[in-house]
Amino acid sequence: MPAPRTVLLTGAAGGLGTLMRDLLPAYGYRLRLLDLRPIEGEPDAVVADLADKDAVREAVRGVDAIIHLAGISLEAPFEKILKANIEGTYHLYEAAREEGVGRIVFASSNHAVGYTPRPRGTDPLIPIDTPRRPDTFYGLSKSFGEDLAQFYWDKHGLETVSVRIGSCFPEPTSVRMLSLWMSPADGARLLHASLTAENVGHTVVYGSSANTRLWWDLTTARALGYDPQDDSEPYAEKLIAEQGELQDGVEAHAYLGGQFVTDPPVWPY
Ligand code: NAI
Ligand code: 15L
Repeated sequence: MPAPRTVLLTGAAGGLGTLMRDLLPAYGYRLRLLDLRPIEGEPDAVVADLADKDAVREAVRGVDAIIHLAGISLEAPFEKILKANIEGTYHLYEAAREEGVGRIVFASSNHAVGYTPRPRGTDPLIPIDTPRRPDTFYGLSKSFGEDLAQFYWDKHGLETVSVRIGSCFPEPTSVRMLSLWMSPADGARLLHASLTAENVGHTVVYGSSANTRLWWDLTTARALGYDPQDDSEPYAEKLIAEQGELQDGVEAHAYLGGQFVTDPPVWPY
């Protein structure tokens, strides 16, 4: 597949979308932006709800690939998750199929496997084929998204890289994030690798930097050509001094999904 040039970025007004709007053009992409919310300084951005099939189809028309970040990014009542994340992602895949778009990079999440116990001591890294164990309705929607991606590959030949993102923020802000952090620069590297690797079919990867305290196996991400350059370790001393080490016997510390297992942050809208 030749390197895609015009890429639809859904969720472009969000935290990750804003970071990627800054970083991805340096890789040569022309971004078409879509979000429910208008984006200041971006008058050409498509302001549309994923629920609006016609608007989604129009937004998809003519692009080479899609980075799909839009949706509810925290826990919410099932009905809201159903509309935004499940039906919305279906509308996007249908539009991509109808318009002949060859590849989607899907923002899955660690919360699709959030009930996986976190590795301790000399435990092996969590493999990419670990059974899915969603920790929330949100995580369940990401699990659905991965299945949808597999189905559209098997049935229609539409390729996807599903990236189970850890925590992509400018800096890690918790001890848990020391293991899951993906620096924005590594995030852009991974998205670029996901857009350009050949013959991905449906590939599932974990999305993080090369953290010293890594919990999961980056082999499938590296196989796409991803070469992470960052490590959360410089933040470790300060975060551990402030918050303490993760404790055995504390439920919110026991699983990959952390606090999402016990007391998930709730979507505010
Ligand atoms: P965010 O909540 O900041 O951004 C999501 C964006 O999607 C918002 O701008 C929102 O307006 C838009 N959106 C929501 N529903 C929509 C709809 N029905 N139609 C159109 N747009 C809609 O989330 P963030 O942090 O930027 O995450 C982006 C994606 O990556 C999300 O899918 C999230 O689940 C996923 N992810 C992010 C992680 C992170 O560390 N930031 C970790 C794991 C997954
Ligand atoms: C996610 O899936 C969320 O979208 C993001 O806001 C973070 O909470 C992240 O997971 C995490 O687990 O840190």
